[in-house]
Amino acid sequence: MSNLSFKAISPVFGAVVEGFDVDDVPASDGASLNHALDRFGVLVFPGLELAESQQLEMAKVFGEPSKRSRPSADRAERSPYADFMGLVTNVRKNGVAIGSLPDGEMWLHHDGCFIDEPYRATILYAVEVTSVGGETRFVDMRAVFRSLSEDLVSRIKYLRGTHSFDYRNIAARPSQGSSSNIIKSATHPSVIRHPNSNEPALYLNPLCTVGLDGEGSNPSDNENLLSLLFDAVDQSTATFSHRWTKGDLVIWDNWSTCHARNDFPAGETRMLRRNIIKGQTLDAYFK
Ligand SMILES: O=C(O)CCC(=O)C(=O)O
Ligand SMILES: [Fe+2]
Repeated sequence: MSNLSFKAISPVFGAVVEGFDVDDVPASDGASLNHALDRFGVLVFPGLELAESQQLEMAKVFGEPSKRSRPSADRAERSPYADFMGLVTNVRKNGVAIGSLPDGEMWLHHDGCFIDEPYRATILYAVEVTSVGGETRFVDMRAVFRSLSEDLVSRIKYLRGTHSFDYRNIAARPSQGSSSNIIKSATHPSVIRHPNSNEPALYLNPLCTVGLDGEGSNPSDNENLLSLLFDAVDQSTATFSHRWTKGDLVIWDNWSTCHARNDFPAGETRMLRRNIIKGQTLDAYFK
């Protein structure tokens, strides 16, 4: 018998999961957890004491843990789980960051939008948190889509977004034409059909979306269109910020939500263990 219950975080999305037994993950009700992830977009499991192996086991409830996209030569983690599990941390050894995304504010984005099969979900587990700041902010992109005017929808419904990511620059869009192999790029429909729920969701974000293309689109209009859409995402009321407490595990759906990070004090340690769930090609909602 599953004792799971889901307590809504905001009127639109997000839920705290209660009754999850971390010491008996195989017995957990995977169907209801997956259904909850589809419905709520973000699930928070507070107060867990998790070994790396248990975090990986939890990830498997939601799909196939994916290898990280960052090349192994370009990362510092050395744990036996390092192919699948990374650190988001500002800790440095001899001046070199021991993990990824070390410092400060990060703009709204979808994890994996810059690869052909964007991750289904991302998991972060809080090992060490700052006394202030460093909240992860989520936006429900299904709600953002619903908030767009008919006119705006008609202008973007058949377009595709191009997304790039430069790991070294997390509070600005990547500059085009850089030859760095750290920049990856992919295109996806501007409005996707969620693979599980069939719901439409806007799939464009202020950090990674560098272009819009499609038949009948006018390149000189597209920057204006993008800036209108980024405003809709940035200013959406379908949002909440997760204030981290050590032991929190948060999993989010990268197809229906995007996320950002608030700035935090550079002099305090912040460390989260991160893994990702393999994704798939995203279909257009409008054909
Ligand atoms: O550090 C955070 O709160 C979020 C970082 C992030 O965007 C990620 O791990 O995908
Ligand atoms: Fe992210």
